[in-house]
Amino acid sequence: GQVFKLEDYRPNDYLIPQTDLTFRLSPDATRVTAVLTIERRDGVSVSAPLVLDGDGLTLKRIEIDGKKVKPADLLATPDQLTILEPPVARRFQLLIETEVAPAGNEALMGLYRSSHVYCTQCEAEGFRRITYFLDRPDILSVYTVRMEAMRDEAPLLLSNGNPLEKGDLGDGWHYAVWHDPFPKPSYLFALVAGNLGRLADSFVTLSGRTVELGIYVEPGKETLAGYAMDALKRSMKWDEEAFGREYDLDVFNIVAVSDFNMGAMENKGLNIFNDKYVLADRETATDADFANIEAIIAHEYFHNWTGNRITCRDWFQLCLKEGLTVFRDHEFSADQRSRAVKRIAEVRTLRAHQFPEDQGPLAHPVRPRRYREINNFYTATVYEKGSEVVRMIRTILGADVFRAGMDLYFERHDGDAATIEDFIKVFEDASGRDLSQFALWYHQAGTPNLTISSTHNPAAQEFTLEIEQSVPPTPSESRKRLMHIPLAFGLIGAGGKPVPYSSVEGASVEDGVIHIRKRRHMVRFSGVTERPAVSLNRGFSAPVTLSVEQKADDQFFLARHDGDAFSRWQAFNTLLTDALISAFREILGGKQPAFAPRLIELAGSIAGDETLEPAYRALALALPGEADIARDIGRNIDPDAIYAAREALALAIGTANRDVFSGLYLSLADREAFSPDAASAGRRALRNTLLDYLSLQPGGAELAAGHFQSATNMTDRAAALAVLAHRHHGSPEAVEALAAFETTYGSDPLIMDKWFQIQASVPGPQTVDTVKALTNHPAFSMGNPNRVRSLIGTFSSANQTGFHRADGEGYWFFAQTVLEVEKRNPQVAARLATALRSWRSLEPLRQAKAREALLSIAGAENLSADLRDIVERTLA
Ligand code: DPP
Ligand code: ZN
Repeated sequence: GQVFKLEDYRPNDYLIPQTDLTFRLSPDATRVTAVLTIERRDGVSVSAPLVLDGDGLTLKRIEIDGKKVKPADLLATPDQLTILEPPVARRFQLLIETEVAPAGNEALMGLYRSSHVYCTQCEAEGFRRITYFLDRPDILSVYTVRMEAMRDEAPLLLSNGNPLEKGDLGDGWHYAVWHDPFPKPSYLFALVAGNLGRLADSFVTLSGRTVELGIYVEPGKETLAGYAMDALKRSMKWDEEAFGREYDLDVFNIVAVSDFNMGAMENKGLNIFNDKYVLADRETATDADFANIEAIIAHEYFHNWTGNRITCRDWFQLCLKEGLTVFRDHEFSADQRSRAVKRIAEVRTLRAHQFPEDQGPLAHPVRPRRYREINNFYTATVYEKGSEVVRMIRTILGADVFRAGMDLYFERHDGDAATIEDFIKVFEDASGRDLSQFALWYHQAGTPNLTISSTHNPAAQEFTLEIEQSVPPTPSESRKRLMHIPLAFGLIGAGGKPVPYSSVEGASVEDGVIHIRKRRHMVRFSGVTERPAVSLNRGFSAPVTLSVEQKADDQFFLARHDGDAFSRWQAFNTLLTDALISAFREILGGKQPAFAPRLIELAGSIAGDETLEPAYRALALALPGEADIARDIGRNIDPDAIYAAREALALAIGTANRDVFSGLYLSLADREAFSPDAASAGRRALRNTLLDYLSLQPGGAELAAGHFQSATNMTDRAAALAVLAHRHHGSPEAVEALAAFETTYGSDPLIMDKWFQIQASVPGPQTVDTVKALTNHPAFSMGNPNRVRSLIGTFSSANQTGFHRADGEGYWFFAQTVLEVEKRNPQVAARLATALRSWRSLEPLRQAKAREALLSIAGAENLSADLRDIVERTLA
């Protein structure tokens, strides 16, 4: 396939200032008439052909300035339309008629149908599946959209911008026209037509304008959109307060659909959402679902400025909108909830998803330099690491200068298709600093490592940190340049108090941050009388790994006393990880693992520490996941030994702290009416974490069964079901609870996703057979991305012992399933296939079997560009 390169960018010869679209909607033959105002750019030769993108299109009619174009004057293929000799006039009108079949569109890109609702998904390159166009983000056009449909089938007709007119066409047909005054790229176009229920509300902006808000869902489910609506209004207010950004149209609509490749899409004025991120109440959604809805509603809304008003010049700049918008939604959630808890959760996610990507064959810079299939770059690196890079800019400049830089960005680039260089420049201009070394965070792949050791010289009253940076090689980047790494730190003495120092030399240190720029720094603090414990990378100030020579005593001290909540959590998590890795080695050596009593005691004292928020305690007590442990071990992975080590530690912690955990468990029972707020969710999280430990104790199955039966919300019900299915697999309690859940919720696909997920993640070699059987369950469908991700995605990415079954059966089933999904939906299949990206870190036998499975995918006929790209890079 073709390779697209950043350095090849050049503006197109033509612009499309105006786009008028008419859709005559029908499931199998929708007529699309596009009337494009085309403008030749200054200085472009009149003989330059106009080359439009298409993807599987059928051309029905083509006219220029009202006259039919002769076949000899054009080249039309399903994937491209070339006007060989465009008119001499600088501006002309091109009419193109195409016909598309939304009902048969299973790739869910372009115009398709989901539960009889017409909808669109155009990012990144779906618009070219609707009509021929310059389908690239630097072509900004003002859209007017007319939709015609059977009133019965589609009483509701929505598009971007503001509604202009609507009316009757006779014969059961009607129409509506929408106009979006803001020029936008084609990937932000959207249309929705169908029969949907509406939850209505309104918002008054900072300057006093009233915006009509609508959330459209399956009729009858309107009340389930209440939380999303509340989150939307809070997002609108927050963006005014935190970034001075006001909404700009008269209406803002959100539509929930049940077949969607992504989480949601920020189309101008008409966001389209995966219904999983809209619909929620206590009975159907977990606290994690509520938090995701809040975050994603905010994310898509925030795109209105970071993405839509200022868009990307080309797809290499994807992080310009995504990394920045993730940073904005993280800050929003931190302000709405607990900042410390949010930060820990973010870092856990980054390490679970981005670190393995950055450390494996699919590693790429936050701003990639080349791609074969852009759909494969909606990654944790672009999104999550991209957000961390923006966070580091704020750390380096300080909150006020950062805000001044953002203000300048909006002022200077409103209406532009911008680049990362533009973004960095506003911060250089706002601060007067040179950020060229810092910019390597965008250009260079790989997770930097810092090796750090410390010495204290009491006689000289000097404390010294020796810091060395390295960036491991990544595909096609063997040599790395030195980075600018802002490392937040604290020197901590008796009682957890900061240890003062009189001066520092060896690196620039500002506001508790060491600015590492060279390979080695010897940072010397003078006037330090007692030996401090060092708290490093406070608040996770940089997305790096640390190799620290640190005494266990210091780690224990920090886990009790670090004044930075993140680092305190980190210290305990590091102790747990170290213990798990030792246990893993003991198990491989045929020994029973043993754990330090003071670690086990610390777990008990954290659980009962009333000065800590329950949500924080729950995160501390959640042991590092099996995949986290595998990542930290790095090579020769035997998932069964990791599982055994983790179970042994859970049992040891639960056994020694049984009384404390039981007492706490009872005291946390819900007494007040359900509320999805963060504090209530935190109490449920702690109680459910304790249940998990207690379920390994005598009577654990009964306890979990009681928890399941008495649950008054989905958080507790799903947590208890998972404990039963995972800890007591095959027990009468587990079998009964799974059956009861299925009976109650069998007809609600979103809730059944939880049932699939829980079963797909049951540890052990038998699960591959369970998953195979569940693919035939009436609630399952290979055509629906949410179902596929719940069952197949969970099995392959969240079940270490099941998926990596020693005989390779998990991989074989997986390879076949990926190919089956691919026939309908290449994007979902390619995303699934990334589950094998860390195959080289497995022990040799599993490694060989994983490779065979990857080769079997690579060897399949007619592989899509999406899947071929992932599999070939994974094997390279
Ligand atoms: N809709 C996806 C997101 O918001 C892609 N832009 O991240
Ligand atoms: Zn986004």
